Amino acid sequence: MQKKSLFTGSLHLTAAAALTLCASLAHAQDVQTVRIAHAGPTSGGIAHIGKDTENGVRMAIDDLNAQGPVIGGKRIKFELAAEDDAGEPRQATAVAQKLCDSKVAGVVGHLQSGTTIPASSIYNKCGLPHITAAATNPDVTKRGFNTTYRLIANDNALGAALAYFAHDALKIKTVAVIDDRTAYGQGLADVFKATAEQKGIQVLAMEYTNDKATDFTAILTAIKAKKPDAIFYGGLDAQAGPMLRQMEQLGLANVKYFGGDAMCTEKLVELSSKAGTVKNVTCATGGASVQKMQGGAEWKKKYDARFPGQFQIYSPYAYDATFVLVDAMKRANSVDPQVYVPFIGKTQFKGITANIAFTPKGELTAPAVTLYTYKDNVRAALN
Ligand code: ABU
Repeated sequence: MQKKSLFTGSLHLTAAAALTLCASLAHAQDVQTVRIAHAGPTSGGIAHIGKDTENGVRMAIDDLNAQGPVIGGKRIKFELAAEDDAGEPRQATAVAQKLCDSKVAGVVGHLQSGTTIPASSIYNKCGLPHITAAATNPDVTKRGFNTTYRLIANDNALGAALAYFAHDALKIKTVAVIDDRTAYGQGLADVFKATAEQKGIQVLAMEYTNDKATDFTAILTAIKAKKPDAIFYGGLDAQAGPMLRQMEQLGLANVKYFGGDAMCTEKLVELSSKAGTVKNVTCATGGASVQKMQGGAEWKKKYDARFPGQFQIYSPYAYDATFVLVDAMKRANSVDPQVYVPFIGKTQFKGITANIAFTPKGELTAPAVTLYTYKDNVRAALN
């Protein structure tokens, strides 16, 4: 009895409030939540690179939501689905299957070539588009999946640019090549070696390690005996940092050091324990430096304010990748991957990183390459 009276009373007392409630419920139903995933290593030895990339997606989602997007007649609220693949191919395929099953609208990822290549087959099977902002092995796009896109230059461009610079600018005559046996490290080292040999650089040694190693003493001691002008390393900063420190300890302080984008991080200095050999580094990344991007300085200021001390390499590309997915959804007027996937290939998007358009295979039509060195322990662009 008491309950009934309370219920009836509540209805009488809140008629106006009920109308407001109905209106806001109707509004809530009009807002569709759409999830975009970031997939990459946010744990393990290169979590700092994975986090930087995830931050780029996070920032893009906030900026997109602030624009009040309407797609298919509905107000859209984008949400991040953050997935950690731990840099492991098996975990990456599990993450890809989970994202297919949970019906996210698109994926930014993965970060490594060794995770992106197997994950891309799963995305293709379920029709879910993904854009990598970091994986550079040419095989990522080789199969021509209409669900796979890359927003930076690939290892063919990076390896060749490094070999040309070594020969033409630094007058390197001899080199030792080390790689970590990953899809990325091995592929990049092969391109560098082939181009260097074409240019007349003599490759004195080929050595191998792995992407978990921390002790390179045996490899470096063997290389030291051959007295190369330079060492090329195909691998990530988590190994390049300690390797640079051990080069200094072993008396290889004047040997030049070359490598690709995954060692070209802000954190390399810290990972080398501020070894003097860091100044010998030339590394290549597959895009323009932030300073040269249209609106890049302003973008970086905003990023640094939100994620202090976390910038590494790929966050602007992850930011643009998120916008490219949403731009395709807008042109298709649908957030359904089955409907909007064909629109990604026709992208003409003015991003932070570049004016973005894709080849039929999903590569950028005009990728840039930037070479860096480290001056006074700060990464500095050479072009
Ligand atoms: N491109 C550097 C990130 C590592 C990779 O491609 O495997």
